[in-house]
Amino acid sequence: MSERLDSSRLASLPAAVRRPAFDRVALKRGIVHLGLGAFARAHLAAINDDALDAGEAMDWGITGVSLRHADVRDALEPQQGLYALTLRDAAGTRVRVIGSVLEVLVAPEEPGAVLERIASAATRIVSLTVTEKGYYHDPATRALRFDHPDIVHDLSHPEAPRSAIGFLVHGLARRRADGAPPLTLLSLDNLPANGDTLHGLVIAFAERVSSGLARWIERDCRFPNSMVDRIVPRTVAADLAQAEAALGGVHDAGAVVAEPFLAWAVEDRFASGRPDWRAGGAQFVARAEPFEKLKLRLLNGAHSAIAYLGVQAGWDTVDRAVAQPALARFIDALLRDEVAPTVAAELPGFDLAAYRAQLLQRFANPALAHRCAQIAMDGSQKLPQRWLGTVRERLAAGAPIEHLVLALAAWCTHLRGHDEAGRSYPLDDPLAAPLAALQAAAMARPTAQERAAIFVRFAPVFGDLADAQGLVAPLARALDALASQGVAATLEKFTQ
Ligand code: CS2
Repeated sequence: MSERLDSSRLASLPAAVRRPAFDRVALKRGIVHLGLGAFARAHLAAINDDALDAGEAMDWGITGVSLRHADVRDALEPQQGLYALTLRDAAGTRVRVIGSVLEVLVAPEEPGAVLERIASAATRIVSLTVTEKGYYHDPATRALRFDHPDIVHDLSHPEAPRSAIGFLVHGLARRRADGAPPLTLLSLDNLPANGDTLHGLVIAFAERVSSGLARWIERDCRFPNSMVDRIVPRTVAADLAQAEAALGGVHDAGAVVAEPFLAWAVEDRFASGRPDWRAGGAQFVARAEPFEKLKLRLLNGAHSAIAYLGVQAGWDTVDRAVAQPALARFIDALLRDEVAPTVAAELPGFDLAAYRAQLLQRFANPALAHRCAQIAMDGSQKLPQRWLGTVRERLAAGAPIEHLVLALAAWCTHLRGHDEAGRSYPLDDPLAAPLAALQAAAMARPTAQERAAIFVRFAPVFGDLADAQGLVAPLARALDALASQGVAATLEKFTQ
């Protein structure tokens, strides 16, 4: 049995491993982070470590909260919150131990402790990476789903909520009752105007609790928008083995792997201060929305297109998919001709061509093994902001959408639950049941035109696009092409 990473092992780790330069014993809690998955450990916590290393005050330690599972807590607790972050690309590997995380709570096991941390006067920021579906909103309209069983439960269980929104609002109610200082609620999820979206959902829920609470939140809390970017695949067994080797045989059950690239554009609107995260590469901006839109539409939009085409064709990782010349050309054309023109006006002087080239390089990173199936998850929650805003604007301008629509056809095809070789996979989406019914209803129709018309009438995803002129016909052609020729041949034709 190998030794386990913890504070007592830090000094004897191999010299190449960077470790916290700040005094962890002096570090106090100041941030509560909901959803301490691999992304937050490779992004927020790493940036926070850089700030602490650069001399930031010692009251910005992180309490991590897992809203569902105990695995992160079980991994990090015996390690006193320490874990290794490995940055990998073709040029090599860098390993560092992150020290910002002081504790991890598992919300279903101790909801009272989570509420207490949110309410605590020492907490000045509550940040979130709970993924798109963790916001319990209707993806097309962004309205809170008051019909969702967790939200129904949370309205009547202030002492033991389940959802992030429930924890936030009931925690804020305690904060208000205690007279604790104002709080910043900081969404780090891939949603458009993520801070404003969170604000809208928190207020909608708070209104049902008490209008006084809603007004207090409006007045005293801040919800900065932010654009976060770093590709962080799910950790697999091989990553843990590599981390153990890099740590000189010390086992780390909480290791995470990411690309070297990192970006964070965050609006400088904090209610009770914030660390100087610039030391870790953050950029404080007046408006994050143009950066979010750029990143959601180009990076995440391309990611989802690669994912659905890749899963169908059997290209299992992003780097293998973009190693297919026709797919690489297709993605390049999608971004250049259909997506980038919709964000250019809001980013005057920004070098979009360089950004696109860098994206393709990041996707080609051979050291990440980022699985297409992972990105293909939760499509119903992702498509509106990744593709459909672009589609809507292009249709209104009478501009071509052929590439976007092929990606959309790949998603519709994905819903059948098997790839081109007949290998089946579970449909991993909070709307899996209605989507499977949608797919069955569409496939029962004899023509591609009718199938396309059925898909676009799925309101939670398409919203008002159901009535858009000019979407059904190209979608029908793309569905037909994928069904009759498959992904590889369709892409070849597209990019001849
Ligand atoms: C990905 C993102 O899984 C997905 O849907 O598109 O997690 C992506 O890797 C990050 O947003 C990159 O910053």
